Amino acid sequence: MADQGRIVILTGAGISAESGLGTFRDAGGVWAQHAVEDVATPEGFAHNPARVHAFYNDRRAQAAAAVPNAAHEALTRLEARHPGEVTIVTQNVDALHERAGSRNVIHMHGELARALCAACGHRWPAPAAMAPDDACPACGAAATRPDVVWFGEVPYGLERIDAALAAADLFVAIGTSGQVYPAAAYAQHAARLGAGTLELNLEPSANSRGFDVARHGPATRIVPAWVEEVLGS
Ligand code: BJW
Repeated sequence: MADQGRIVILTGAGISAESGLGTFRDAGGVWAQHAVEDVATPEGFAHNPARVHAFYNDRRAQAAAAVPNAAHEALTRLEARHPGEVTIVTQNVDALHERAGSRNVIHMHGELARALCAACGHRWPAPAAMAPDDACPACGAAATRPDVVWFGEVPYGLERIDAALAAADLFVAIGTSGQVYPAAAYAQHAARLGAGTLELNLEPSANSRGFDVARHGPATRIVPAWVEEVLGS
């Protein structure tokens, strides 16, 4: 494995699975219960905002009730003790990395805990339950939505992510199926820029063979084991 100085970690739904939050594409996952075009596209929201708010209100309540697991906690130890910079790029909209104590976290697909006004762009902490007729606290428009990134929208933090990937010595993907872009291209991109690549996932992802090293198993087992290796080396 390459020098492990600057580490960029991409996380997906699999890291929160053992905290009780469902993944998207596993059997029985979120997309087995809801049509993706109904709840995770701007068109679905325009067609039926009440349905989309109900979906995210439920997910917000589930995320608030969940607690960080041993994998989130291991990444917090890594950030605190590793001499090089550790950047977490998460596709997850839960706050389990922050609640475990991680500080350098980029939420590329937004956050359940935030609300966004589609009329003026104002952002604020989301209430437990959002509804289509909620007024924006800045401009008063009834155009509020969850501050999450749906298909066809541009993910957040792309410049910071590009800079972190360009400087990375090691890129690690944890608990993500590798099916959603641009995140799915980050391992290949980081490798082209000179980083070593490591996959930590329950099973081989769509991109597994593109990583230098892949380890498979539950995140609560394989992530703490890898962190202890890095901190011990
Ligand atoms: C465990 C485990 C355990 C389980 N331990 N592991 C054709 C080709 C290429 C691209 C496109 C295309 N057509 C359209 C696109 C673009 C599109 C896209 O990628 N579509 C694909 C479906 C093909 N992407 C977009 O539209 C994005 N925007 C974009 O591209 O803008 C253009 C642009 C980009 C860059 C610059 C300028 C312009 C936006 C994507 C938004 C995704 N949004 C969602 C919803 C967010 C809000 C919410 O949470 O509701 O994000 S969809 C959903 O998928 C969510 C996730 O973050 C994302 C990724 O899912 P993830 O995390 O990988 O979960 P799963 O379930 O797929 O996988 C879980 C994994 O964990 C599995 O591998 C399990 O094995 C594993 N696991 N238990 C360890 N215990």
